[in-house]
Amino acid sequence: MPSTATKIGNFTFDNCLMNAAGVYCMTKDELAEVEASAAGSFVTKTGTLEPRLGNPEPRYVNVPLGSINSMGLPNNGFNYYLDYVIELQNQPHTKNHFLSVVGLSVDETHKILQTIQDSDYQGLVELNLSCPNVPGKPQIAYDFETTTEILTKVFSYYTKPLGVKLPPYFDIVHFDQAAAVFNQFPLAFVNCVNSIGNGLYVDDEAVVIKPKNGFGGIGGDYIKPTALANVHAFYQRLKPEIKIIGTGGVKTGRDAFEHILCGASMVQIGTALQKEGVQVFERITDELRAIMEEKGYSSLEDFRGKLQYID
Ligand code: RRO
Repeated sequence: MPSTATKIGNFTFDNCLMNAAGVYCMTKDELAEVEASAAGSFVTKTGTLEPRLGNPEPRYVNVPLGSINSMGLPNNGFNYYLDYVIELQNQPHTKNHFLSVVGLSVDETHKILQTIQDSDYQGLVELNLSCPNVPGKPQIAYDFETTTEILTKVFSYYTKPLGVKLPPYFDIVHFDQAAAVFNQFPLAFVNCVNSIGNGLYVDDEAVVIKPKNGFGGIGGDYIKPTALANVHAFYQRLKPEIKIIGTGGVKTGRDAFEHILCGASMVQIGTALQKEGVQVFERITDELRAIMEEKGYSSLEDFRGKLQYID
């Protein structure tokens, strides 16, 4: 049977599929369900310095081609998630995990990362540089100067494996500039992409979510071509030590196959997981394996990044 095992840095995973941050990862119960599923790992809801209630509801709506959300970073505080991944790390037969964090200010981000640096946690951290939904707070990674400043300071004290969650970029010059920034740092991975920020879904004559008069992050089918473009653009530009996590529009084995073909080492599922529940991991793994079998591929290395161009 073909293997969907993968690696990020020194961390191995039996399966390349996992949840995307924000979906099915707010509580320990949800995380435990992902842990017990066919997923190869989980990432926690992005944790801030203090717990947050987030934006008023309705704030997440499934629509025919995907989803729109303006959750506003509701979470139990990063310590809640840090305690849980440390607890799991100390158990036998546990999977490797990703702890997602960001501060509401640069100072808070450093406080959080200093705490993780000083903790017993030895696993992966995903720094979320791309939340589109906190009123008054821009998506950090659209500002290359601030991003460079943050990462320069982070890597002056942070020595554990760290990656960044990126917003989608839409211009070749921005791919070049962003990759030039990330190549300066010992990142373990970049995750492409967060939701496409600030879309607007209209039903009859009205918006469908309450915060920000209906503007929210778009996920699902709408974003797969943008996600694949970002995965492949960074695969072409980043130094090979920086692995790519592909996120966006994955609801079938074929979608996961395309992310890996474009260069992804791990593939995250958001909207489809929200719609289908943790069973989605087994279904998509089976579908991905069937495609690999038909093509004669026994491992992800047989086709990762090997997207074919037209001469
Ligand atoms: O909580 C959210 O509103 C949210 C976050 Br932090 C994020 O990174 N991406 C998203 O679509 N929603």
